[in-house]
Amino acid sequence: MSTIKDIEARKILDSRGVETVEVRISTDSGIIVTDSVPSGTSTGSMEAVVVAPEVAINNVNDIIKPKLVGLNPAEQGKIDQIMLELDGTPDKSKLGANAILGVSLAVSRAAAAAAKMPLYRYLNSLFNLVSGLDIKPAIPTPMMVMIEGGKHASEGQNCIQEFLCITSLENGGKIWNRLKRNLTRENLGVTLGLEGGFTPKLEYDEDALRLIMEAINEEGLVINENVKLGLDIAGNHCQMSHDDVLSMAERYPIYSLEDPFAENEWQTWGQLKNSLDQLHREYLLIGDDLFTTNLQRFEKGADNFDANGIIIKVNQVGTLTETLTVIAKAVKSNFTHVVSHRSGETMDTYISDLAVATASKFLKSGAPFATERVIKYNRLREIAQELGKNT
Ligand code: 2PG
Ligand code: MG
Repeated sequence: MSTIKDIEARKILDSRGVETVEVRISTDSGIIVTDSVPSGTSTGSMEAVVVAPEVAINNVNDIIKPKLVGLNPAEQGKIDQIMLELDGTPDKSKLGANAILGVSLAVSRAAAAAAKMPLYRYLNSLFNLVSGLDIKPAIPTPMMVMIEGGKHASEGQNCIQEFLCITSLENGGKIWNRLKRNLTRENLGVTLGLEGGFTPKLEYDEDALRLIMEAINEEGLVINENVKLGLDIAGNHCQMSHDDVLSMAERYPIYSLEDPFAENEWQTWGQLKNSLDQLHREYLLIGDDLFTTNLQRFEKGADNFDANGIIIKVNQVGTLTETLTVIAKAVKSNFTHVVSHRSGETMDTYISDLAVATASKFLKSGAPFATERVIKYNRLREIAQELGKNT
């Protein structure tokens, strides 16, 4: 049995040039692992609270570490519970979700290393244990952003935050590069948003859909055959009515719709779901800020069938155990769960292993371009090779 010997938190820069927390755990058997904490730009109000990095670091080093040294990292549930009790608030505002999450993730990585298992395999057995399910690891399809707007771009650009292509990495790379050539040719600019997607100045948001469809077509790909289209409207920041969203869904072959409305517009969500049912085609209506990976919020939506998909972001909730509990509830409620990055990312590839471990259908990790995004997609390829499958 391995035990935790040391826990040390420090500051690192994230992909936006903003400081975040990295946690390093070592065990008595000589294992050393690190994990870091992502953070969002367009956030939901029910997300667990982030404290200043200096405060989080002191909380890890002075409050959390003394209680965890000597424990077996395989006791994830117990360790997460100790941190929840040390914090004692419903939103993790005392210690900070950024302090707790860094430790929670690194503990599981240390346990995987101690068990001599790849992280995704270890997380898969933990998930089956927590959920009582028997899920096999599976490779998700990348959900890649091509054009960005809203809070991920400069003022005055598209209102919709993300225009996405759901396809293989190879196709995603081709579409992104084709789009770059087309935007250059049309003098629309190739500046990038926070997640590596383009942020052209367009007259209407729908122009972004047209540009992407053109690029798909020019690459000889076919929508709904080898590429699906998705939107993250980020409705907390981009206001659209039920009729506006529905009319877009009627006129374009959009498969996935994330946060079409703000987080408290439950009724409009339900209304849209009924309208989409009438279209008699496959669709995914995904709650991100609506649910914030929070069990109570999700139970409310799942019971009312306000959506059929949920975004999973580890830092929205702050511990691995709570994350796995929400995913388990999603699987049992027949919701599609989509493991997702944040706009402020690091080089940590934890979410790729988490997505495989819980058989997430999709992994949303930004454009097939910026290194902190691509590294997560490439980790999928590495795992796929181990499992003998393609991405
Ligand atoms: C989202 C995310 C990731 P942010 O809204 O889905 O794309 O953005 O991390 O800024 O919340
Ligand atoms: Mg979102």
